[in-house]
Amino acid sequence: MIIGGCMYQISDNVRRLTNKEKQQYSEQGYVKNLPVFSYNGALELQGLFEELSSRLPSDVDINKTNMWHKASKKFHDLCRTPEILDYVEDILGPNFVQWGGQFFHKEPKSGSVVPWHQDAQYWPLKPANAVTVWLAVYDTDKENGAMKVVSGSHKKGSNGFKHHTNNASHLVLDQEVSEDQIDQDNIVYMDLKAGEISLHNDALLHGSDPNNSDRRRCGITMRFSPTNVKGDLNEWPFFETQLARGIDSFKLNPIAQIPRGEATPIKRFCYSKDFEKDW
Ligand SMILES: O=C(O)CCC(=O)C(=O)O
Repeated sequence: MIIGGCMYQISDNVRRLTNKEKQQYSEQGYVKNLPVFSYNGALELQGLFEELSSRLPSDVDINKTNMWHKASKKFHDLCRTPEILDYVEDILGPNFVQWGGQFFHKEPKSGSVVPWHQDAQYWPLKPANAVTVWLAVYDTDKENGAMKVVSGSHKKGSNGFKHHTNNASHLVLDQEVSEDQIDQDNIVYMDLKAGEISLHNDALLHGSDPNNSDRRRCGITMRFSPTNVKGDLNEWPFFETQLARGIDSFKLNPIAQIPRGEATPIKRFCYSKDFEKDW
């Protein structure tokens, strides 16, 4: 498949969600090991990660940047891979938008940690019904700090766990759920081969440990919501959507432009117009 001048080879095993996986998403809040890119496709993805990350100034941590889908045509086009959108459609239905795109990266032996949290708890979106695609750029497992989830925790809803603020510098996020609220028996590690994706519900408790291995660990997240979502611009003034599939008959949010070239976000919150001059 050719997208934006880059070629990402699709896995021969790509498919749609089975009924069992749809049921698992509904009951456990996640699905994992969905094939998208082949081994060679994953190598090309690694090249994309290296290219985009090398553009950042040396004092900018890629984990503190976001909105890559609004900045970079290459990143945007990756997020429009039909085989990824097919899986999302199987959960959200035919009409949905993208509003977030970022990297979660840990170099070997990196102490960086994503604390336990629920996304919907701090995302000012109504209705709260976002699906995150987590695309493995490299193989990921427990040893290199794979994402971990508490299976079924989304059933408690987006206010089901008490979050507190923790500004420790090794944490990628300052929102945290204390360990005593975690049901240890239901922790699942989202081990993925490079080129595979997982999907998770926005109320699912998740986080990740340090990378104790000699291997890099990096995921690309893409956030999708049905077109009936409305972002609270008082809380997130930069909230803008791009139609990812179908039609948007609600038109509830500002629209982000589709990138026409390559720009680089150096912070978390940006408007699409911030990138125009670099396209
Ligand atoms: O990649 C990780 O470790 C965490 C990802 C995450 O928090 C998310 O996708 O919302």
